[in-house]
Amino acid sequence: MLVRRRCWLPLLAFAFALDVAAQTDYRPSRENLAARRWFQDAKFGIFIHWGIYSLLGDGEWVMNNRRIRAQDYEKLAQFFNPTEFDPHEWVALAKAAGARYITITSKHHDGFAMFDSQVTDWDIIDRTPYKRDVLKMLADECHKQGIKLFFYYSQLDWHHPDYYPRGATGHDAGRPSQGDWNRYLDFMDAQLRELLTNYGAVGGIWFDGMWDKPDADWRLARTYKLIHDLQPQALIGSNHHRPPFPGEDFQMFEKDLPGRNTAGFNTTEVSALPLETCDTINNSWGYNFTDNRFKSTRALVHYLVRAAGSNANFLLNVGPMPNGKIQPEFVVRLREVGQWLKQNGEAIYGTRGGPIAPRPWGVTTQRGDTVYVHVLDWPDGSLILPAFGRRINRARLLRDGSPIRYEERAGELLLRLPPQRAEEYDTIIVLELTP
Ligand code: JFZ
Repeated sequence: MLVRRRCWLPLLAFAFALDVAAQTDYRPSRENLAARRWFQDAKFGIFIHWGIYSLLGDGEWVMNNRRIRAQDYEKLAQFFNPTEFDPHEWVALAKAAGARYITITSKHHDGFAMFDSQVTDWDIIDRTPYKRDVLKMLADECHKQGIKLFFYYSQLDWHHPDYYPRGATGHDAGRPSQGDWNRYLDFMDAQLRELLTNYGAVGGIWFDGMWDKPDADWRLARTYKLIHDLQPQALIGSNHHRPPFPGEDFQMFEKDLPGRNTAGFNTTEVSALPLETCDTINNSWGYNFTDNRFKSTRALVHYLVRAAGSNANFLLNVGPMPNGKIQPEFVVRLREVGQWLKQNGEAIYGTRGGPIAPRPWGVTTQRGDTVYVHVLDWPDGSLILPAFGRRINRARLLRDGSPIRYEERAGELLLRLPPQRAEEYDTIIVLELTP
């Protein structure tokens, strides 16, 4: 008993502290609930990591990894001149990939604002020769082409002097050993107010960096309220690797499907909120010019399908080059994913995780009285599924509508599969259920 109390009391106190810090009295508005449904239907987004770090071609953590002092890092800004940046091309590419939204870094851990901020001059307008607000350009284009825009915002800041006391990272920036934490949070709220005021309707805010100072008071209640007051439909999510805090509208996972933790930092607790998982095409978020380990289109489609079967969205990352172009290896893969979605999107968009939990061979998705069985990896001619309590009216191949033979038995459903085609990523069987 004593042992138990020793274990649980601190945990409880911790949970309570987090609870108090978040937006406990939050009741999502009607617009927010509708946006959540839209989000779940959308299924696929493009993540964009772009900043002055892109110039060094060594990922977005380069300042910390190479122990670059803030005053040296600042010199980078004068070279950021992405003359080849064409927002129309980016948004058209995202659409060609079949994505329904874009999530872009407004400020990463280096603290540099990729937008016109009035509360700092550490931003793209004041420090770069380009002098244009790329977020504004992108937002206008997204609205024009009918795609939603989310902003990634790093709460962790390696540049701001008031990010103090320091957390786990950013110790080599050469900042004075003093600072006013609340002033930093005021600054952050002021920037968020800008992002939610000057860029039209925002899909949501994708927070990251709380993990740097897990025990700090992040004033989440205040920040989340600010966002929801300014734009009630904006969805808040945070990459804190914990179950969602009150005030958050979706739960995210980094480089893992919901409930899994192969990356080593994800929670396996899956909430009832809309879900999203993000991953990279190679192994870098920000542009990395030596990282050539690209995932195949097949692997990317499989991840998208497994995410959908886990009731989650897939946010697939690109790290554009410093000149504003997206590297050809990414473009090719995105277009191929898009071609696949054009033919098979019916089994992805607007679906939820299906009646049979994810399996090693594949997953199921469902929309109304239609279940899609996604066979990703099953070499044999028959596949036995556990019965899920519904009668089947008709089974057909999504590819060409040809009938699929099946047997409904006690406790199981047997599907006779067509021979697997090597070039096919996903053999999709459509089960039309008896209403
Ligand atoms: C975070 C960022 O640090 C990264 O740069 C990128 O933006 C990604 C989407 O999100 O990635 C993390 C954050 C924390 C850990 C690992 C990766 N962690 O605590 O191990």
